[in-house]
Parts: sequence; C-alpha cells; structure tokens
Amino acid sequence: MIALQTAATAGLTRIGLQSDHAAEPDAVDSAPAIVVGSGYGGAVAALRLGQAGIRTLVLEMGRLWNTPGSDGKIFCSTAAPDQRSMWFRNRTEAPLASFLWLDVVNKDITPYPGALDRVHFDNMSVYVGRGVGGGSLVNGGMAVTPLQSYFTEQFPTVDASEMYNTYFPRARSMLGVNTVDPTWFESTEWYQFARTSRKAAANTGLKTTFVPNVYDFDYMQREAAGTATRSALGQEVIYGNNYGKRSLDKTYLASALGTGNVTINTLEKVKAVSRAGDGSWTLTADRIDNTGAVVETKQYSCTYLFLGGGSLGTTELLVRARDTGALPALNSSVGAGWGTNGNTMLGRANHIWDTTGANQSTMPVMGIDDWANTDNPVFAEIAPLPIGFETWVSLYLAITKNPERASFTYDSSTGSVKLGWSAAQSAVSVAMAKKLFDRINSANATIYRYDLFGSSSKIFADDFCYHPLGGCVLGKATDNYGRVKGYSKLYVTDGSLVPGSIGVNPFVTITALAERTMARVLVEDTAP
Ligand code: FAE
Repeated sequence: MIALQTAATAGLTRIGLQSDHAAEPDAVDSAPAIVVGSGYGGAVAALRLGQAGIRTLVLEMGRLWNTPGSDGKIFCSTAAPDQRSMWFRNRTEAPLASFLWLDVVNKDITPYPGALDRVHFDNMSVYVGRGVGGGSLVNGGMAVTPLQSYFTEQFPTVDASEMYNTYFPRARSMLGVNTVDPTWFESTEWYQFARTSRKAAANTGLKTTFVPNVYDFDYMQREAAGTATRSALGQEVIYGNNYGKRSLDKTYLASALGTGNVTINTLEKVKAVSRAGDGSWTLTADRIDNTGAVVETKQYSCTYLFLGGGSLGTTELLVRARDTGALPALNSSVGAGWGTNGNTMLGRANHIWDTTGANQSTMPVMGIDDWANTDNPVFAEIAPLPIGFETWVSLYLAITKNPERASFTYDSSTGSVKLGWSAAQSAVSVAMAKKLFDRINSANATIYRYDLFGSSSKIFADDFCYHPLGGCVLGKATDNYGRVKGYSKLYVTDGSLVPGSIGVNPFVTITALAERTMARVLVEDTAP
C-alpha cells in the first residue's frame, strides 16, 4: 500500500511519500468515511471531513505526483511527452492531433499511469486527470464563476444568494484564484496570442473578458523575467505543471492531510460498491502497479461514503451498482443528464501581420463572452498553441449552450458503462460555435484552420470534451445537497451533480457545490 501523510503540522504545501512498501499489518481497511477520487469534489469532502475530526480514507486510482523522473522533473511537457503524459497508452492522444495535417504532435510512449486520460465512448471521448488532485493536475487553471442567472437556470432549487455570498467566495479563496496583472498582460510577448484574438473579437463587435486562474501570476512574471524555472512559459499544462499551478495537492488536499485525519491510498481503483447488512458500505478496489497489472484486490468498509470520482467515475460506479442489483434502490436518474458543457475546439488562421507569437503562456486568461446573445449563447476561451514558433493560429475552446443530454447504460458483457452520446448531439455545439466564429471570420476576412484535428480536414473538434458534466444530477439522482436518493450516508460531491452545462469552465462551480454539500452534511448527518 502507498499511504500518504504530511509531516506533523497542518497547512503544509507538500504531500510526502511515506511508504511504498507492501501492505502493512495496520493498513487501514475500514474508516468512518471513505472518499472515492481526489479531484475537486473528493478534495473538498476530504478536507471538511478531516477538519470535523472524522477519520477519512481517500481512494485514488492515479499516482501521487511528487517524485522527479530522470530529468529532475515530476511532469513532462507537451513538447516532449513521455510515459508520464498519459494513462496507459502506447502513444499520446493530444487534443490537437496534427499541424499542417502532419502527425507531428503525438509521440510513442511506454504504458504507465500517466497524468492525462482520454476515455473513449462511441461518439465522444472525454479528457480527465488521473492522480492525487484529479483534473487539477492537467487543466488550464481557468477559475470562472458562472453568471448567476445561468447558475439559477441550471440549479433552480439551490439558494443562489447563499452560493454567491458564501460558497463561491470560499471555493475561490481555498483554490488560490488570482488574476493576471492587466499592465503586464498588455506588454508581454507571452499573451500576444490573446491580444490578437481580442482584436479579432473587437472588430466583430464582441466583448472579451479577463478570466481568473489558479496559476500564480507572480510566479509567471518571474518566469518571463528569467528568475524562475519555466512551467506555464515552458509548454507545461495538459501533462501537468512542475511549478506555478495551485493544483489540489497544494491546496485542499495538503490541508486535508494536515488535519491528521485523512489518508490517501493511490493506484487503487474502486470497482464495486454495495451495502452490508448492518448498513455500512462495502467497497472493492483493485490496486495496480505501474504496468497496470492488478496486484491486489482489496475490501474496504465505511459508514459514510462520498463519491468524487468525477462525472465519469462516479456515474459508472453507481450505474453498475444499480444495474447489477448491488444497490437496486438507486433511481432512474442515475446515469442520466450528461453533457459536454457544449465544448467544441477550433482554430482560425490570422493574417500574416496578426501574429500570435512564438512564445505563448499555457494558461488562458481571456474569453470572448457572447453568452448574453440569446440567439446563440457562447463563451469562448482564448486558448494558447504553445509549440514554440509562430503559427498565426488563434485557438479557442468554445463553451456553447448545447441543450443535448445523454445517458450511461451498463454493459453486462464488459462490466463497464456505455455513453449514449451521438454525433448529432455534438453537431449542435458545432453549429453554435460556427455561428459565432463565422461572424468573427467575416469581420476580419479570415478563415478557419483545417489542419489541426487529424487528416480529415476537420475544422471543429466535435469528438472530445474537457468538461464532462452530469450523470448524477443534483435534485434528481440526489437530493438538493448531493445525498443519493434511495440510500442514506451516500453522497456525490463532484461534476456528476452539474446538469450537463454551466456556461463557463466548471471547476469553481464543482468546488463551491461540494463546499455547500459538506457544510450541510456535517451538521445534519454526522452528529453523534
Ligand atoms: P476530477 O477532477 O476528474 O477527479 C476525479 C478523480 O477521481 C480523478 O483523480 C480520478 O482518477 C479518480 N477516480 C475516478 N474513478 C475512480 C475510481 N473508480 N476509483 C478511484 N479513483 C477514481 O473530478 N475546468 C476549469 O474549470 N478550468 C479549466 O481551465 C479547465 N481546463 C481543463 C483542461 C483539461 C485538459 C481537462 C482534462 C479538464 C479541464 N477542466 C477545466 C475541467 C476540470 O478539470 C474538471 O471539470 C474537474 O477536474 C472535475 O472535477 P471532479 O471533482 O468532478
């Protein structure tokens, strides 16, 4: 077992590897509370349980990322991906598959429990983070609070004023959200790409807005000045950042371990959940090694079970539990209400005089905000293409108000779940993104790039998303606080609660909702 603990004091910023020995005699196999997964939902649950004095075990299928490789770095860069990049692959599967139609982006790698996974379903593949910190290890750090009006539309039963006065501020403060210095932004070569996209938007009469981030912008400025080791300015992002980013292992999870009540077991994938006769929860987990081989199948038991495996992980566990008969009282909303947050990626080709810069920060700080356009609401993140030379490409991750939703079903022949998302459902996002970017191209006399998403001259990446949301929607599969309907002492705290769309990048919302759940549950459900 790999057990992780901080040193004695609370509030540490690092997690230390305590032991990599085989199971110790006193290994924890039961705890009052178990949390599955260590992304945003899991990390909030772990911290608040630990602070309440409840002994808590977190089970995470990915690694703890704290040990440097032979190059002295913990994570590899997008420019030189190696085994650390992706979850058990022979070759990387980057979002941008090609450049000038050439297969120059992806590289052969050795299978290993790397930081980024791309989970394939029939018409959609979903990028997720693997490791202690989940998606926070690999994401772009954009920390956006949704428009209150859209939040209310999506969560009509949640008290929005409480969210905007208490839980969103709490989440932002705990996550270490900060903003780029606008003066530096205007002058630095590292954000030329964003300024060029802003100009194209302005020419179209569109509004752009600065977007907060959890990357430490003081650190980034030191990177630019040459006084700090480069990370965001060193092509590090989707395979992890070695410096600068306040990922969950440096915030919530470090504090959780600092309570002394929380333990994290890594490389352990929970595959089944059931309820014992005495009402306690039983979990079965496979412990894997670095080759992916199952080296042990473990049993755990707990009184309170918190599911933070993300939209895919949590939904899969509950759909399987219901449809195998392990938890037959789970309702038919479990597995339903899933969406991509309307994600579509695309690139535009700028004029030769509108350069985007050879040097680009990997952390986006600006978006085109056309959400108020009721005909075609879109929020488009201005994304970097940090490949080290001038490309004249403006890249975007469009978040469209796609109303399409899909469901997961259990496949008894494989024991896994299938996602019923269709190509036609992606086409809705594409049409909305196209409507906006046709306007931008027309106003600027520019065209789309056809060479970025494989050899098929695809303009819009309609086959992957970064923002999987839903599957156990708040108020449907659960009560208004994430308590799973049909069972007591079973909770969902992650992106599965969000009904398929939130209009902006989702992790601040996921964190704030988890804070709200924990505040309620710790008062009402765990009192002696
Ligand atoms: P998540 O962070 O995915 O954590 C789930 C954890 O559970 C993972 O560590 C899993 O390995 C683990 N797990 C799953 N199943 C099991 C199991 N059966 N047993 C044990 N462990 C399990 O969930 N969002 C933003 O707001 N801003 C951004 O800039 C942004 N950029 C992104 C860029 C990329 C490349 C990607 C992939 C995502 C991005 N996102 C961004 C999305 C964001 O990371 C995502 O919404 C959250 O991470 C979801 O949080 P959850 O707590 O739901």
